[in-house]
Amino acid sequence: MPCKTIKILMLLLILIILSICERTQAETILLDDFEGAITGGVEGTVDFGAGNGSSVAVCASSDIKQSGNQSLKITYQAVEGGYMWVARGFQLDAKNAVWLVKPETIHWEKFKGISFYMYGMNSLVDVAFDIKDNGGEIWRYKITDEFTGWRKITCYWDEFFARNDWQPDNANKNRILDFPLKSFQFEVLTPAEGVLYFDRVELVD
Ligand SMILES: [Ca+2]
Ligand SMILES: [Ca+2]
Repeated sequence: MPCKTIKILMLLLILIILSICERTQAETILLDDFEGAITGGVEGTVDFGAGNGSSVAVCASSDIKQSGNQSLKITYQAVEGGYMWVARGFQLDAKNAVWLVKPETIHWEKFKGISFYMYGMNSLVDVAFDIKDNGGEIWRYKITDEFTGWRKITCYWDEFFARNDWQPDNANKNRILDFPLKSFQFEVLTPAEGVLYFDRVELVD
């Protein structure tokens, strides 16, 4: 075989290998890194609140962070029968709580789940990570704060369950996870008080 042909064949082989590598490479989309101002209210960057005796406050933490300049620090007081939410995304009351990426520009079928970093305090409280689907239906993933320091929590779509304790009045409760998702929120479920930190929310394949 002429030397030139061998070179062309080698080049083709390299191109094929590179293209396979590209296709199999783990792809992620950074949805939220909790950077910039952390504020509440209608013009705020975080949609949060509490009721029935629970309370929650949020701020940026620049000392305990996993990614970028800061994380989201949640200070909570959860009581029996109370509720709270700390949400980011679209179609929320807080107009500036938006993700880094618009939901309709994401190819959701490429992703198998969503991940975030949680800074555990080993408080043993249960924490809900909820996602709101395109029909307004809320799906839940539960984690227990049984570790210390940062941990990446990966939640695959089939590990979420439609909340049966509460759904928004206008939600289409069809028990189908309808994409695009519109927002996510954190809620401490166990009566307790303390702090938690969250950072870097990504879609994972
Ligand atoms: Ca960050
Ligand atoms: Ca649905």
